[in-house]
Amino acid sequence: MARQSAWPRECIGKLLVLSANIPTDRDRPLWIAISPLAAVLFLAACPASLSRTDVNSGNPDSGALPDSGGNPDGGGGSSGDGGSPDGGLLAWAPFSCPPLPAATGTTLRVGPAQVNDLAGIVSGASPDTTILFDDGIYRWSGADEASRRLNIRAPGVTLRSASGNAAAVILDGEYVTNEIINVLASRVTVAEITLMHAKDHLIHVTPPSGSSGITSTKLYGLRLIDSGQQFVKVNSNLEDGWADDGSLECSSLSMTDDGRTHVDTVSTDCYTGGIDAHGSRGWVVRQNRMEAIFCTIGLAEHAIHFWSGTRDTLVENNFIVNCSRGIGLGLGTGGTTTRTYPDNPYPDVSYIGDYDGLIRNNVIYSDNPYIDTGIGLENAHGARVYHNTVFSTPAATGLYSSIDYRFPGTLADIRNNLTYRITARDGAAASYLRANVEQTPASDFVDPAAFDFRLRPSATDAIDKGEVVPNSGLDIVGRPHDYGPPDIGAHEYRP
Ligand SMILES: [Ca+2]
Repeated sequence: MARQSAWPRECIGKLLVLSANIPTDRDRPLWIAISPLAAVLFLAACPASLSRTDVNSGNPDSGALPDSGGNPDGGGGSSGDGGSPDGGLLAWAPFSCPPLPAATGTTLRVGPAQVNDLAGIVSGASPDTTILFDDGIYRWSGADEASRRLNIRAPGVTLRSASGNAAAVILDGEYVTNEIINVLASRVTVAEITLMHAKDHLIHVTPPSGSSGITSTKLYGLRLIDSGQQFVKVNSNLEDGWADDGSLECSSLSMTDDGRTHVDTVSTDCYTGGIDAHGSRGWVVRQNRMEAIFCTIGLAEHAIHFWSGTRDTLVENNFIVNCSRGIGLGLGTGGTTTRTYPDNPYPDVSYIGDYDGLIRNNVIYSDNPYIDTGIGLENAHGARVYHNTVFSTPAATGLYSSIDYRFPGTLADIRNNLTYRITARDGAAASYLRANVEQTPASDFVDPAAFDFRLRPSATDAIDKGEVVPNSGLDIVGRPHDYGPPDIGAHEYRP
């Protein structure tokens, strides 16, 4: 399938016009050669509707994984204040995410002038109500959390921008709001808006007290910038009610230098991270861009972290740039709130931090000394790590591990990954490692500095050297690993 075949002709035409004055490199496709400015032009020219596929489902064990495609910029996020998460977007330009379908049912429209009424409006919304936010910056005047936090209490409620432009609707917690949005019901959607500057979490997903659990949270096309603790938190109600079958897709999560000064350094040295989920089951994290979630003192939590008994998590096609730890399944050797399951699938294993996670076709890039791990597996049982490109430069610490697995509860199938180094420690159980490359040369890639991790034709250590694995997903340009034998890493080379 030709990469550009799904792009409407008018989009291509507008793009060519808009980029007419931008130098290009004839050795590369237009989408790689044009400048970051052109990324903005691209978004202006090519509406998100040019996406060709549904990205809203996915089950690591389904055996019939959907086509994925998507732009981690999050549905229209041109450069905005406070974060500029869009640099390097071009590495993913062939992907785009479809906009949400038009709202149906009851809709409410709100604007910045109503910001101090929002807590009541959202908390009192009837089931299946869509609240459409007008463009603007929303800043609250009260100092008490009750007047600021948006508690979504009814199932099926959606919060989204009216315009569909995430960068144009900004909810700014100003580091006064502890949690800007709290998801307390099933089938809640939060989409196509910007959330920034929470004291704790930008979004917290948790079943309310007395609930047996909530499901189907959809976080989509968001711009999430700077949060004092983890940007997105998912956890239980401590009454065995959990938050399952959610998704975070097509969003950007980025930390700025200013945001770094607001990180909680009391709970730990660096108590922040991207999405941090405890005990959830069936979540999908796909086509997001995470950037610069690190501290200069202390180690941030992962950009994507599922632990405390999480299960059946799918993490794919994400692009992670300079985050202390990239993707983690499990952490440590125990915990008081670890979820267990009635079917107890691995009865012989004493502690499991994550069950049966699948991490595939992600690109993780590290070039600063505050970065520790690309992919970390700790008591991750049944983990599969396929077709990831974990790239680091000499600027990353010498202790950097591209893929690290540890502790006796870990049993992992790690294949077809391009790395710098794979490490095992702390009695990690025998795992299945094949067809991985360590010390991958930068020359394998078209242009790492520009985040272009497509393979060069000279990358003979990777091309056709992989193994056929089940559920290998789609590569970073949205195609299956089926051009001859699979290539190692997140890109399948085609001449
Ligand atoms: Ca191949």
